[in-house]
Amino acid sequence: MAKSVAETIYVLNGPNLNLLGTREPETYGHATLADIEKLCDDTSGQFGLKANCRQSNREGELIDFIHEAHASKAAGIIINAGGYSHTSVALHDALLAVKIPTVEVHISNIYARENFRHHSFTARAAFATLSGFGIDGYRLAINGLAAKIGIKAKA
Ligand code: CA2
Repeated sequence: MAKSVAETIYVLNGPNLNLLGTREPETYGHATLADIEKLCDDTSGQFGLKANCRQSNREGELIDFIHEAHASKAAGIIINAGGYSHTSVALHDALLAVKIPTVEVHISNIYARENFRHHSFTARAAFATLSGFGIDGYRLAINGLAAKIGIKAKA
């Protein structure tokens, strides 16, 4: 009998998020990108899912990751597109094109910050957004994504 393969979710982090933990702790906390990726691995594992975590400072590479998620039949996407959330029609279009259930995450509460952060193009292509929970937003997002796609936590 064929061995079952864990379904994969893509966790995509955008520009400057590789700097987490090194500056602006008052806004983004002290956790690093590696901490986020471990949190996502652990949380995905609780649902029998595998997290494929990617970070890029380049818009086109983030779009390539979204296409790759589609090609590899990913079950979902968690995306924090960083500053591109507020500017990128192209990322919005890529997310809409692949039709993969997507949750947008922001570490900070973008609605309590500058006006230019209040609009997100990528949020329009997501079924839910979490903003302001710090890095715990990623854990909550994976829980919400799993519920949306009908996957229960393993005993
Ligand atoms: O709150 C979030 O997660 C953001 O997506 C973070 C973006 C910002 O442009 C969005 O408006 C909200 C910025 C990420 C920059 O990350 C840094 C981390 C440490 C030091 C400097 C920047």
